[in-house]
Formats: sequence, C-alpha cells, structure tokens
Amino acid sequence: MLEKIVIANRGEIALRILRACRELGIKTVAVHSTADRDLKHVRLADESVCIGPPQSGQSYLNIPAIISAAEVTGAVAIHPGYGFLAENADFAERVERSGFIFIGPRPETIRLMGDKVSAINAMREAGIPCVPGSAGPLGDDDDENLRIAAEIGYPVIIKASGGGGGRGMRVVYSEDQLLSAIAMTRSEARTAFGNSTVYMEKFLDNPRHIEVQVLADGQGNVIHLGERDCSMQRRHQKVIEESPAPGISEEERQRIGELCVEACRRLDYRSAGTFEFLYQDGQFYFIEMNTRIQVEHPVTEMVTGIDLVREQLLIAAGQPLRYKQSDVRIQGHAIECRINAEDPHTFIPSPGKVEEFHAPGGAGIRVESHLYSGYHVPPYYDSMVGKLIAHGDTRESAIARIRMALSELVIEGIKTNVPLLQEIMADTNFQRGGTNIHYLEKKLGIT
Ligand code: MV4
Repeated sequence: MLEKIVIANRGEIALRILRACRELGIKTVAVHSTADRDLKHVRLADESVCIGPPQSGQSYLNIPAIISAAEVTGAVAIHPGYGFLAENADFAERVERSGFIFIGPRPETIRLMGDKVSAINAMREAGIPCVPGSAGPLGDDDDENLRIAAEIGYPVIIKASGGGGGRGMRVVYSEDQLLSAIAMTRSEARTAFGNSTVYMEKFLDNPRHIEVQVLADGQGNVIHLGERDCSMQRRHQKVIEESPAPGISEEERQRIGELCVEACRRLDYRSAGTFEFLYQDGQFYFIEMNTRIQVEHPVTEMVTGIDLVREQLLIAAGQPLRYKQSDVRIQGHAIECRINAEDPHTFIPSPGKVEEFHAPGGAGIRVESHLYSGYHVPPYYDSMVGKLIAHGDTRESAIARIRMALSELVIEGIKTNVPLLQEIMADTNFQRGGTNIHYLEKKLGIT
C-alpha cells in the first residue's frame, strides 16, 4: 500500500481524499495556501505544508512547491483531485520524473484527451460514436470549410481543440456566418489556449449531457460503472447530477458501457475516467473525456457501492482491480445537489463567515462538505462549498430524501444556492426526468 500521499487540492475533495486515505491507513500531507490554514482537512491531515499565497496560480497551481512538499515530507504519491492541476499533463509528467506516483492516468493519456481533436480521433478509431463533424482540424481553405459545413448540414458548431468544458465554442446557423465564426474562434483559441486549432461538428440543439464512469487498473482490467445525467446546468456549471440517467434502458447502458470499456483497453487507460456524451434522439455522441475524479462521482458510488477514490488509491499502489464487470450492479437511484456560496438569484459569490452549520442526516443521505460553524469561506476559489447526495430505491424516493435533507440543512452567515436547489427539486419537469441541457437556463429566464 502507499505509505504517505500529498493531497494537492482543497475544500470538499481534499477532505474526501483524506477520508479514503485514512480508511486505507495511508498517511496524508495537506498542501494549502496561506488563506486555507483553517480548512478541515488541513486540521485532520498527518502533516501540512503551506505552499504559497492565496492566489491559486502561486499555490494550488505551483508545481515546484507541490513537488517540494512531497520531497520534504517523504510522500510517495500525489492525488490532484479535480480542477487545478488534475488534467495538466506536464504536472503529471513532472510528478513521475521526480520519482512520485501520479494518482491518475498516464501523462500521455492526459495529453491525448486534453487535445479534443486527438481525443475524438482516438475515440472514433476505438469504436465510440462521435458527433458528425470535420474528423480533424479545420484548414485555411475557405471553400473546403464551406463544403464540410454543407455536408454536415447547418447548424454547425466550431470548437477549439484546446478548449473543453464549454470554453472556445461558437454555433453557426448559416453559411454566411461560417468563415467569420471560424476566424473568431481561432483567434480566441490562440489567445486563451495558445493553440489555434479548431474543428467542426453538427450542432445538436436539445441534447442531454450523459457521462459514463470507468475504472481501469492499467493491467488490462477495466469496468464501467454506469452513467450519470448532468444536464441540469447553468453556464457550463453543473447544479444537479444523478445516476442512473432517467429513461436509459439496461440495454443502452450495457452497450455504451462496453464500448467505453473497450476504448479504455485500447488506450491502456489507468485510474478513474469519464466519457462525456451528448444524448439526443436515442443516440450517444462522444464529446470529451475527463481524466480525473469528478465532482459528481458520489452518485455513482451510491448506486454501485464502489468507492472510486479508494479504487484510485489501490490502482496507484499497483493492485489489480478488485471488481469484475459482473460485480457491478446499479442499485436504486442517487441524486447530488451542489451547494455553492452564492446569491441564489444573481449567482454572485458570497464568501464570509459561516455562523452556523448543521448537516442533515438520515437514511440514504450523504454530505460531502468541509464546512463547519465558524469557518470563513475565502473569496479566492470556486464557490462550491459542499455536496448533498441522496440515495433511494427509486428516483422518487431519492428526490423525497434530498428535499428533506435540503430543508434540514442549516448554513448561516453566507448566502447559498439552497433555495434554488429546493425550487428545482419541486419542479414538475425535473420530477418527470430527462430534461435537457437548456432546461435550467430557460427556467431561470435566459442569461
Ligand atoms: C456541443 C453542443 C451541441 N452540439 N456540441 C459544451 C461544453 C462542452 N463540453 C461541449 N458543449 C457542447 N457541445 C455539439 N456538437 C452543446 C454543448 C453544450 C453543453 C454540453 C454539455 C453540457 C452543457 C452544455 C451547455 C451548452 C452547450
């Protein structure tokens, strides 16, 4: 087993990783900024190292400082969590070159998936269904680009290969806008990502966002853990996630899951990963792969009973996967609400002192949060301060439980989005299930 690891993150995910380590008897090193001395996991960790000032560029993104912390504490591995350096291939490479284990995929895999054109090509070759599109980068030949768009059929979407997660995209409804849209997306991509490569896809107008969770040990053993529906979002920020996805049949789940497993085998994938799809008119279309543990991983854990962070740690320690595909069974339904320190109407972040914090409980309720009474939410980082997850035998039961838990939850002193979450849980269209990626923004009155 790993003897000691560095947790290169903050907030709820750092606490989540710390708990998984403690369960396995792994010693923990918390690295934190000067603004984060009072984080719950910093207090619980075996050791802690301050790695820089509040700005994440000088702390949580400071590669030499994080590697030095591993060196001085005698850690053997580094868990990046999500965000920050989690999908930075150069970081993973420098971790490994410094003699530490990176708890995640191989650096080459991270690099491949970070470039969306190369990711899509790899997936298409591996038999994963992709969105009809340019099948590669767009060149500078205007006539050729017009021809590609005409063949795909309008509307089309131009995306930056270095983008992802909603950054660097432009929808084009007719051919008179195509060439300027390509030029603008290119120029923005050059500035934002240092990579002007763009590609084209058919624009799907009312898809759902459904993603498939996989686990692979890098020794040839790969399983999928079903799917999550993450369609309830605003400005590319997910608000609610659930598993299984409403309306997806067992046959569809098996079919898409097996395709993802086969792709992982071909890629020699290692650790936890997620295949992101758009789902429209009964078809899955691959858009991106995430090479990290995701915020919404608990809904998959609740329906499968498999601890994904624990499995990441065991895989990093070189152990073969302890589950076969036939061991994975989807039991009941789980829903997650993301709790943000923000105004529920304006979405403006609301940092400050948490005067009171009382977590809900009861059957099927799970709270993932680093909050405690008296904690100050700093203004420097993402406003997500926790997640509330409910499991039930049925989707209706999971909704009933999460509504009860939301009403029990007390967070005073800062504003939170809990009233918005209550409103969504009471929404008849949400209760019916299967709303698309535009539903929440339309409900809120376009933004
Ligand atoms: C699309 C699309 C429609 N058609 N691609 C946005 C995030 C990035 N991961 C991909 N995104 C989209 N790609 C095609 N061909 C619509 C979106 C999209 C979206 C996707 C998932 C979740 C929320 C979204 C919100 C707006 C647009």
